[in-house]
Amino acid sequence: MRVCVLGGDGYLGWPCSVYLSARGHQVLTLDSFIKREWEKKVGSEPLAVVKSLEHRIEAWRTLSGHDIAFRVVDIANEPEALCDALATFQPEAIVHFAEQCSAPYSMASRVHAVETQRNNVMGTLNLMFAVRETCPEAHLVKLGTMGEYGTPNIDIEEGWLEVDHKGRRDRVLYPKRPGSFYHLSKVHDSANLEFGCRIWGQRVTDLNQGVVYGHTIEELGDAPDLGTSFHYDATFGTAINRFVVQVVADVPLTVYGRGGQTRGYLNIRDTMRCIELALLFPAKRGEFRVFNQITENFSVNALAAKVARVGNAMGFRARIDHIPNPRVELEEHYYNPTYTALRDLGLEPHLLTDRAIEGMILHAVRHRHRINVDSILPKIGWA
Ligand code: USQ
Repeated sequence: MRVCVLGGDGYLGWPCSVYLSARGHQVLTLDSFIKREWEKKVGSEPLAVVKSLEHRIEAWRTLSGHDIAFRVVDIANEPEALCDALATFQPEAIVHFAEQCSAPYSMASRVHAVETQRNNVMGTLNLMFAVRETCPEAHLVKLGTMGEYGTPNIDIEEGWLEVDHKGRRDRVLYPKRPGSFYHLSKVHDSANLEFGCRIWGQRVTDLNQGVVYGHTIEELGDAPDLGTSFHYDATFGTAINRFVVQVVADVPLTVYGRGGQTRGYLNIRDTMRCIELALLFPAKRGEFRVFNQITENFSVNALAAKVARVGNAMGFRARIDHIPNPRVELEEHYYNPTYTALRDLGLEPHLLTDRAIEGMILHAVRHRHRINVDSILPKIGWA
């Protein structure tokens, strides 16, 4: 398959490009490198040095013999360049990771909120028009987020809700109650994409992904020339990844508030397989399909306890701190999402085992000299 990966320099976009090329797909990846600028702005540095995309593509070619084509394109600001890339490559599918991905970043100020929504919503809108113009049959696999739903007091369905209202029945997009301007940007994307399917017959899979953890996939191993970014700071780091680094840095694990916040999680290796399954079983023309891309749920308390227990068994002195919650979110709530669609297509999850946590802790140990303890406590608040 000819697959265009947008955001190929990122935490998930790079391994995805490699994973697909390893399976014989022809991959073109686009990136603007703006994420590296955003990281610099907030003083966030990945745990291990991330080589340039050119360097990694070359290293991957040498190791595997597989080629990944690459162009620098800013999809939010360069719609012509995007059209040109798609018109030339004629992808059968596009995997879209090219968005500002941090909730705290989007909440830092008006400028950050506008920048996030502008980048994400305009980028996706430009992409919809580019697909319409240059490759209307292409299947768009868009990375959404479980955070679009928020934490409603009813079960979360996969994108759609059957509603009985005053004796009539309809199927509506599941009501959204996201928790940050970042999560909101993905809600807006979903609404635009569903509209594109309805009016232009586009084919879209919206993958509402949970919090991803893990530092590598089989193809990348621990090769320093190939590694993807792994953040642990309070802006770009996410819960499990942060906790394993905190264990190694010998600082308390930062549970925000009461710690009952429950989210869906998945291993980075399962992200790859989910994308592959979405590509192999594409949405039909005019179909806006939503999959909830998670494999298990944990409260922050449960996660911190699990990571601390594994860390202690490895000889660390892990301890947990409940710090004031910088976010406005429910700290105790109902959470029951459905996530059967990807399992039905063949996903066999890698769950959060002690071994998986151990592997991440060892990764942090290898790079402990780079841990900047000052970047761990949150500085951006929601209120
Ligand atoms: N949390 C802590 N301590 C920490 C960090 C986070 O208690 O040190 C809590 C947060 O308050 C929140 C939960 O853990 O309740 C998850 O936070 P997170 O920072 O791990 O994840 P989040 O901000 O929700 O965003 C991340 C990714 C985003 C993706 C999303 C999936 O950055 O790109 O869309 O996970 S989801 O959470 O399902 O919306």
